[in-house]
Amino acid sequence: QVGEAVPASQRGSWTSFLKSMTSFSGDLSSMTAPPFILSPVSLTEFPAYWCERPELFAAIADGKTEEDRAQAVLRWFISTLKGQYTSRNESMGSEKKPLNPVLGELFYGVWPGSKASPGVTTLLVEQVSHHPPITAYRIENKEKGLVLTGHSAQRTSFSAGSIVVRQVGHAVLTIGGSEEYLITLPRLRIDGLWYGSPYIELCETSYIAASTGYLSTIEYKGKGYFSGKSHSFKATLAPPSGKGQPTAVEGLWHVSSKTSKGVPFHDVTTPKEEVTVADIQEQEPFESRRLWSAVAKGIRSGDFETASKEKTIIENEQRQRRRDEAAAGTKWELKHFKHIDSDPVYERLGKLFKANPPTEDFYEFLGNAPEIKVPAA
Ligand code: HCR
Repeated sequence: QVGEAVPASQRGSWTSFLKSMTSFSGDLSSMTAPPFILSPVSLTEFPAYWCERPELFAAIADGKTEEDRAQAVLRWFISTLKGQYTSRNESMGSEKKPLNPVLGELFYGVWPGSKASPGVTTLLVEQVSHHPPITAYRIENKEKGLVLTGHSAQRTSFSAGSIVVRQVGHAVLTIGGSEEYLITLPRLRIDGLWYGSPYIELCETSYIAASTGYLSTIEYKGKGYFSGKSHSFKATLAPPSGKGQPTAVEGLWHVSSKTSKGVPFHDVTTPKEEVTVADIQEQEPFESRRLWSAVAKGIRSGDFETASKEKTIIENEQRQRRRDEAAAGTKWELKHFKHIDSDPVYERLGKLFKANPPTEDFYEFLGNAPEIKVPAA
């Protein structure tokens, strides 16, 4: 018997969805799921989670020493996890299946800056592959000399009643054009499926390796491990040899943490700042919220018939584009990024923690950011 969270009329299709997943591995985004689990938000919006605390992002540049900056990067990173991995539970009641972006889908946004978070921070996202889904992004605070570039893909499998998601891709943060931080991403386990209330637990380890030699190792555990509580983590920030002692941090990534000396480290119990996006009428046809507006409206209002009809229109249009390209012998051109087979930053800094795989591809920004209107304060 599946959980109460699944509407009675969708219990059969939810059970079949779960059953087909037990023998599944690869690109989950292409699987058809029952309406109650659909999110009206496209995956191209997710990179915004990196900067919903723009003040912590901006503060990275203010660190006076290499250690201060490495610590500020770790604090900002840990503070993004609540948004990245629990915000759908807060806004929609459970984790949901995001809209599967089309090739070339775009998402632009801005955090206008304030006294607490100096400098305008811009967000540029492009869906650089449809099958498998790969999302490339760039976040910049020019005034502070900060740039975060990365791409995100997922490999999914099913194990012991949970979906296990290995994140493929990485991010690189650059301070002042020269100090670099390679950021790898944790593995996810999606639990609560049988009850129809999926939620994410983070597992295993992720790293932040700096060109200054500082290395953060972040270990994630759920209930029954370090503290017996969900969303627990332990992090160690280790200096390069001969440059002092490691700093240890422990806590709950969706709440707060302290160093081993009892000094508060991060706290995400205060409100976050969502990204500002242009009105739909002002967006280009391939901008996410405009492209999916009819589908999203259908999902939000419970009119799944319209949502499905509108989704089919988008998918058919995409299929036709691919057929036309094949017939003309052309290929879809990315707008903002160029695919590069191996990332020298990943290869160099990955050696600090013996990155596995030892090499990864990346998407190089073409330097053609659109002018993003900053809303008046
Ligand atoms: C796995 C996931 C798509 C990918 C989402 C990622 C990994 C994307 C990058 C972000 O930085 C962080 C992030 C958070 C999401 O929680 C994660 C999604 C959770 C579910 C979704 C599956 C493709 C859909 C699973 C369908 C279930 C809920 C039935």
